[in-house]
Amino acid sequence: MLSSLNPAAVAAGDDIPDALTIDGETLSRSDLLGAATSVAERIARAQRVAVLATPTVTTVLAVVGCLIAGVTVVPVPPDAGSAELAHILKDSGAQAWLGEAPEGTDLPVVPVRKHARSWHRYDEPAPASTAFILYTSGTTGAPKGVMLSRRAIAAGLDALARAWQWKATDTLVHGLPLFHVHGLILGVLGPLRVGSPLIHTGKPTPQAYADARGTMYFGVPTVWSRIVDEPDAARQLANARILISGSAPLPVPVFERLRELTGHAPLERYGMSETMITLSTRPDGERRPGWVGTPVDGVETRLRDEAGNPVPRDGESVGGLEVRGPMLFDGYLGRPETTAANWTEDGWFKTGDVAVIDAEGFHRIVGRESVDLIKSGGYRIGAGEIETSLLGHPAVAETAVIGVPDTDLGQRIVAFVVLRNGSGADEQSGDGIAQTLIDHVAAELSIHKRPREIRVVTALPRNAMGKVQKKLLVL
Ligand code: MCA
Ligand code: AMP
Repeated sequence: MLSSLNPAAVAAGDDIPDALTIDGETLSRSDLLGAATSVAERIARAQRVAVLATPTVTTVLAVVGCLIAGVTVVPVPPDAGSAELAHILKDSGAQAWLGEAPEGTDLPVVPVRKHARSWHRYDEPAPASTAFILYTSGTTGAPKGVMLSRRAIAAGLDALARAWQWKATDTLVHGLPLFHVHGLILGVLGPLRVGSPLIHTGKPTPQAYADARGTMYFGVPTVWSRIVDEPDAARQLANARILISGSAPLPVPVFERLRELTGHAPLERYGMSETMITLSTRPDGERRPGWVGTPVDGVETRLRDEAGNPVPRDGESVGGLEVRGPMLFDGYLGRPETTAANWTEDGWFKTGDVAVIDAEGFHRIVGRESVDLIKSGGYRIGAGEIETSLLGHPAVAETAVIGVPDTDLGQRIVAFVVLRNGSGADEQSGDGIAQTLIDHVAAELSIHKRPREIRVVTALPRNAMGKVQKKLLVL
């Protein structure tokens, strides 16, 4: 599956470039293969392990070791708080931590030894086996485990390599987190499958991107927006081949400014944890601001209205976007009903995104069907998850969480809160209680899920049925 790490390719390739640089450490292909195979030997009898996905060589060795041995990886956000961590471990049934582990864990910890080497050869595991369980937010409840097979990942990466003309002569640069499809699967496994070196910058800062001198760059819109705010850094990307944006809508002014400063119209692509990348513009095709292009190889799309009727491809009519293709997931772990609810009877996956398609097959993502899925900094965050966490705080009687437009993050998480009488919270300053609640969510869930703003109100707007009217809060 990681073609460039095939032992024969590594043995033959004395002059091939390094595999990757991450956190300032560089690994040759032979170092990576030898160290990851030694990880594989240590965990070969496990079924499913958790990996604390810090952007480090240890994480890459853990993941590649599991792929060699055919062990399922559960990547865990390194800033996962107590409730999120407990949920992921219980729900996934991970048997051990591989590599780093959070303090106080009850699970066994299998270390990753960067300097150990093994040249044992493993057979390629079954294509239908689950390579990853990735946790992602839904509109309600705790995050769900998206099961991605080796076959889906291989199909998704090959379709992207063709769409982007991605070759071994490219160098990919990004600084994205390693617990999602974007940073981990496209951003680490992509280069290892194609054979192109990777430079992971740690944090995706404008200067780090400018200094890395790659041919392909990945970023979420927040990263690109911060880059265009630093024109000197942006101009240094002029020598790249392609700049690729995804995970959230790229604002048109950022698209235009990036083109002005770098000479490159960014390539936009669309996807989900459940589907990998299904739509993209092309290096040799039209790149239209605000549009995410056409299906990659093997993908079909369609639009349906609420009654399930076809919506015309006229560039204006809006419908629910449905997709199918070989890179789709195998369902949510342990949730057959939720899985079934997201598929149509005739086998299409309902993305939950609302889109238009024009006569040439170009797609524009208009928004989401639910106000309860927030995209902030490219992270997908369920309002329900944050509401549950806030309601667990003794000062909170009622709450409603929404995403409001934000020039840096796309959407900013805002929590409306009614304080509980007699909790003592009303005696604290507004700023004091706001910070307390923000820190509470950051510690329980994860730092990127913290509300950026708390608005204390005396009541939430409700309809006659008592349901909170979130649309009225956006005003
Ligand atoms: C502030 N901090 C706090 C608190 N307040 N820490 C704890 N508690 C608090 N109350 C500090 C942290 O210590 C940290 O500091 C800093 O705030 C983090 O700030 P934050 O604003 O959260 O981060 P940022 O730097 O603004 O992050 C922007 C970002 C990030 C880098 C763009 O959002 C990001 O990496 N996004 C990528 C998301 C992504 O990859 N999504 C892919 C999923 P310090 O920095 O000093 O440590 S989508 C996907 O996979 C599909 C398939 C697709 O389409 O791609
Ligand atoms: P996640 O599962 O975290 O990958 O989030 C997937 C969601 O991100 C999609 O359902 C879309 O709402 C959003 N998304 C991803 N890429 C784009 C894009 N290029 N434009 C608009 N929205 C996007």
